[in-house]
Amino acid sequence: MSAPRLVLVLGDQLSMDLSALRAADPARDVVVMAEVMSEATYVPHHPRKIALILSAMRHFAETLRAAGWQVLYRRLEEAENAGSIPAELLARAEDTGAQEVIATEPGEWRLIEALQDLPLTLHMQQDDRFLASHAEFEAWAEGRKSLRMEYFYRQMRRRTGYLMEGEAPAGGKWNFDDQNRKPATRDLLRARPMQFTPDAITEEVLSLVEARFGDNFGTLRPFDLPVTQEQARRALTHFVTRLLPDFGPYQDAMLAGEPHLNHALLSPAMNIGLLSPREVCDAVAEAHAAGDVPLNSAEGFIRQVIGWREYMRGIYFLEGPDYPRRNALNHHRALPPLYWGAKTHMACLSEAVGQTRDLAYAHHIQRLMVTGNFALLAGINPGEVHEWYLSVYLDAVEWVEAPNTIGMSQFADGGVIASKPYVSSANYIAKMSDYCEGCHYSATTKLGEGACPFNLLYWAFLDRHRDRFAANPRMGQIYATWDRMAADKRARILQEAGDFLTRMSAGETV
Ligand code: FAD
Ligand code: DLZ
Ligand code: SF4
Repeated sequence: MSAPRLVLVLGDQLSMDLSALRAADPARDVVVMAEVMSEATYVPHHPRKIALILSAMRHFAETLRAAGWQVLYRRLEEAENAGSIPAELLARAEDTGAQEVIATEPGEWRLIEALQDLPLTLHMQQDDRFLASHAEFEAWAEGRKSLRMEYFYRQMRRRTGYLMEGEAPAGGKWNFDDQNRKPATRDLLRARPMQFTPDAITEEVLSLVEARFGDNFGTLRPFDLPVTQEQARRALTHFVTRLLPDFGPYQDAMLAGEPHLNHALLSPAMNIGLLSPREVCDAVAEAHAAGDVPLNSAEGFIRQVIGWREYMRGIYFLEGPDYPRRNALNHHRALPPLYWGAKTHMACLSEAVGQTRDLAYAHHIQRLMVTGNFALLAGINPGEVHEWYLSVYLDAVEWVEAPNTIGMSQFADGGVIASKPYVSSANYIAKMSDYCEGCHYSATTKLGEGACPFNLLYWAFLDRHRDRFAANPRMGQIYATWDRMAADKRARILQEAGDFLTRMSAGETV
């Protein structure tokens, strides 16, 4: 009988059709799963995120055993725990006599490199839980001057056939965002994402996380997330029937005390492998075909998954391991404590960060136009911003978090992803949310007493980066507006913006 091979299954690879499992033989090989401190501490993850992953791992190990696999599972609290994924593999190799490891490519460069450094024969499989392979993305990117998502998305629509009528997009347009920019109103009847009661396995994990990571930023309980494939599928059905029909119109809206609105909260389950992007899109396309979901909502949602999600992964692997360290705008200010829950008078930031602390969730526009926009305007070091997003959200894995943060949100990749920086004054937040109504600052005040910091910092940002952005055709109008302002007004805006940043960095509550 030949020695077993070790089949590595990581905490975000919890799919029965994982390529590493397909490449292995349950009669010969053993699965290795390990809860390790190195993965739990390489950034200070939100306790809910750690609990989600450990509970889902423990449930998945049971499913594998029921399917006939031998699983060598290392729990975090075990005395023999070797502390890291490579060290656990080496220890298991020693125990079993294995010389070979079968793995599915991890979603972070640091772990890919660590596996490649192992003194064992590594059979690295592609992660084919995505719709586009590395080869397909590279072929699409080859020779293009700019890698805009929109063109990749059209290729993906044609290739998958989602919402297509022959060669043409359903409804005659690729994109219905002109119908999708509505501010939301309070609706007591609006459904919420499905909640799940923790079982004994999850309760045990919650106690462990409380004991070991209780001091990390974030609230652990009540914990109500899906932790198995079966639960995640119920959450998907609930989303499609109850929330998706109005997903499109309210996609960009923000309301105080309404963290989810019509968003899916499905990214955590998708990113750890409990749901596949294809089954999610199939469910959405079928509901549309049945007449239950309007086209603008179905298209808006499918674009996020087959477009943005796949595109972000493509960029992460195309750009290489140094991508998270890029800092094209040369921003070096330290991330202020308000991101870790310190008091702020800015209602929008207080709401987005408070909700992040309580739920480890914020929807896309909160991440992009509140916390991301503020960090960019304030000139925060993008590496620190990246670590924050990687730590605090349930769905954060570097392949998707880094392109969103470094590229889309902070323009730190110099424009690989975004054609212009996502910056805005208070105007956008006032239009798309009700945050400004209860704020200490005034969204309509541009200067002086009560002026919203976003208004001051917006102009200061544009002025600071004039050399880079003034020639951008999409920004010429904005610079023309700035130049038309009286010189003394411009000087006062810059002065007040500078004062604000100085006070913030000195630790004052701003
Ligand atoms: P919905 O709004 O309901 O969208 C549906 C699905 O579309 C999501 O579940 C997700 O799978 C996909 N999706 C939507 N937008 C994006 C996008 N820009 N990139 C990739 N997939 C997308 N998403 C992550 O999954 N992990 C991250 O770590 C992450 N970090 C982000 C950091 C910043 C600075 C920004 C601006 C965005 C980030 N996003 C990230 C993208 C997006 O905010 C989340 O995917 C979304 O909020 C997840 O919540 P939801 O399931 O309710 O999404
Ligand atoms: C995020 C995470 C955490 C907190 N803990 C573990 C763990 O104990 N064991 C494990 O296999 N994976 C964990 N993960 C997910 C990994 O960090 C993830 O697989 C890598 O970042 C690669 O995507
Ligand atoms: Fe945010 Fe400014 Fe509106 Fe206050 S006034 S909520 S700081 S945008």
